[in-house]
Amino acid sequence: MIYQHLLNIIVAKVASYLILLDPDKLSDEKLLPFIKHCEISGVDGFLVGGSLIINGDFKEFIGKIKEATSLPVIIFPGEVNQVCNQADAILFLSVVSGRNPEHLIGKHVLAAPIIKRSKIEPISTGYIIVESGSMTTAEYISGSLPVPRNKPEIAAATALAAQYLGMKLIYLEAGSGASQPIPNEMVKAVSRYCNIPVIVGGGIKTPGIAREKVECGAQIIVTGNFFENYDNWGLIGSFAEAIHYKNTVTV
Ligand code: 1GP
Repeated sequence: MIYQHLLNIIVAKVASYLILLDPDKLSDEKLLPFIKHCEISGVDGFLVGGSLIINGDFKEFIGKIKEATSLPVIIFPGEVNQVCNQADAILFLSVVSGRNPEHLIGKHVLAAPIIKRSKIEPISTGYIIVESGSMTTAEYISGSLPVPRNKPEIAAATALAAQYLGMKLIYLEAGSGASQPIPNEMVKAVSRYCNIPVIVGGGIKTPGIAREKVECGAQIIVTGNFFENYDNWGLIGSFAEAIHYKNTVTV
């Protein structure tokens, strides 16, 4: 089970490192070398998806990734049509920071039977969108207000409510390409207040920032945008090292 696998990595290394692959941004020529690079650099798995996919063929993209790697491939869905039976798991995201019923439960009713048929593992995740400088695609598409970045207590209460509703992960999202990542105070408040793993993503552009988020209690770090630039590929290993705080045990 992928959820248990992630928990095992967290026990072994303090935090897990996932890279987000976006079908719109990774050409066929770059996809396989990038995946190999991630594997040798110590990445723990891939998220695939996004709030808005314009050109890529999502299912074909997942198929290519699965052929290329034995690392977990987890759908990070922006829409019901991103459910695909070739992936290993899907983050069953509810935008708990918003009050838009479609993104709290509506899409889920449509997706649940498809997920059941596809037999992939749903991982119930409370998705908390946080203000990060300017409006992000996630904010716009979900039609919801983000949590103000100077209100860690709102994020913490929201995360705890998600935990009490039975969710297994919290995703603190600044938005892909965000100009500012999730504030440290907020990561601390959320991870102290609830006891399910906290994913932090959006706008993380240096290994130092990734490490700070882990020191504040994040247990899964996601980066996407930064490695869309080929010149940055050499830094994947430094990110993995910064995130794998206690890299002593092989999972
Ligand atoms: C977006 O959290 C992810 O959903 C990753 O964000 O692309 O800014 O790294 P970046």
